[in-house]
Amino acid sequence: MPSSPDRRELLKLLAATPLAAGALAATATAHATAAPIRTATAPAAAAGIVKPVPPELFTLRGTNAETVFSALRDTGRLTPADRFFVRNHTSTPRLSERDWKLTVWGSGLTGRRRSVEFDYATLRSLPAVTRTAVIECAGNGRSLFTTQQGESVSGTSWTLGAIGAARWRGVRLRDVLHRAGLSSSAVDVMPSGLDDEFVTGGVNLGRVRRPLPVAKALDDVILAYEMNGEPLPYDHGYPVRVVVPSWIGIASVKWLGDIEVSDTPLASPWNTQFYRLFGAAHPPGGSAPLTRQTIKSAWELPFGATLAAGETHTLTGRAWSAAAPLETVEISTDGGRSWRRARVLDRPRRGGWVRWRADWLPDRTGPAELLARATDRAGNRQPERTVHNTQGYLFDAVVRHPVTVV
Ligand SMILES: Nc1nc2c(c(=O)[nH]1)N[C@H]1C(S)=C(S)[C@@H](COP(=O)(O)O)O[C@H]1N2
Ligand SMILES: [Mo]
Repeated sequence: MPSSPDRRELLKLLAATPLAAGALAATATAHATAAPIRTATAPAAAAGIVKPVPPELFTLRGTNAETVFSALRDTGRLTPADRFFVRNHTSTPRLSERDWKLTVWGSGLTGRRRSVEFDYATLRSLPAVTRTAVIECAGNGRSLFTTQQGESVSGTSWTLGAIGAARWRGVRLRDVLHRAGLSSSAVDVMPSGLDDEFVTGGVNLGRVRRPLPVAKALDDVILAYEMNGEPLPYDHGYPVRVVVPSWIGIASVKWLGDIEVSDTPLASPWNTQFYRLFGAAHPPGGSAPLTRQTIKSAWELPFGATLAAGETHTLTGRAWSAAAPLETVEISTDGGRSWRRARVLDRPRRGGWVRWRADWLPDRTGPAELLARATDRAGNRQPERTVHNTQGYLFDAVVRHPVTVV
């Protein structure tokens, strides 16, 4: 079981009990000046999501739950599973490790059988590795294309909370592929999930799956069975998920069931129809399939927060880049006219995020905008505007975070 039944029941109870949920809401918002204090009228769980998704921690968006960014303020570098965003194409299947098996198959394997099975115990007997990595949806920040740039895009209207960092433990995909008999002619591998087939616009696109080039598969990809020292929670891929560090979230296939290994390039709707850049600024058939994530920063403060004038506020946030460790985070409280450095609180690492902090003493009442701008060690810096793409991927522009000073 991903968490003990007792704990799970307790969490459900807590989320369903008006008093307890009220108390939780009060704790969760104690630091964030203006987070709305809600009562427990919201559902304890979203359709298709197993864990509780209370409104202090999550914003529900269809089958998905976005982390309330200000709820990360009192968390460390890792995102606790109880507030890690959930992106489900359909719904979370409740699998059991007893029945689970992984099939590795295809023309990119050597030998006559060309299909090899691993049960859970076999997978656990392979050398274990642990690594911290963020998983971020390619559409994280998508709603900013509209609210900040006035552009229309399709897809889930995430603000900035479709990201989380965790310590993943599992086995190297490389080890599994070699054990299965990887052929030197293999070019692509395609992990596929055991959740329901995804139907959209009346068309069944089949199981969630997306090819990875063999070079990336052999590099740093892991098949994870633990998240932050616990078995994976149901919603995050129990019993085994793929973790593809620094790549867009869709690469990290949950509820892994099989991996096709091919000696010719593979395709799926998730690297043809979706997860490319389409639109006027991009090649006619779309860009190449997206791989790496981008660079962003966010304030751990609700949009529209109210702050008192004449007082010093310690404001916090996070910044991250998939390309290189973070170099600096600068902030502006005057709409971008002047910038100063925020204090970076963590040692920057590639594929992780850093927490940062800055004091602000607002002296004038009225609406204001807080800006944060991250720069990484490869010289990438958040631009003022992200070039539009119709599906709203890879938003990386400096966010103009609205607040009111009273
Ligand atoms: N099998 C399966 N894997 C999946 C998905 C899914 O719906 N089904 N969603 C993908 C997307 S789009 C993202 S952003 C990440 C989200 O991971 P999380 O829900 O653990 O945060 O999982 C990816 N893996
Ligand atoms: Mo995603």
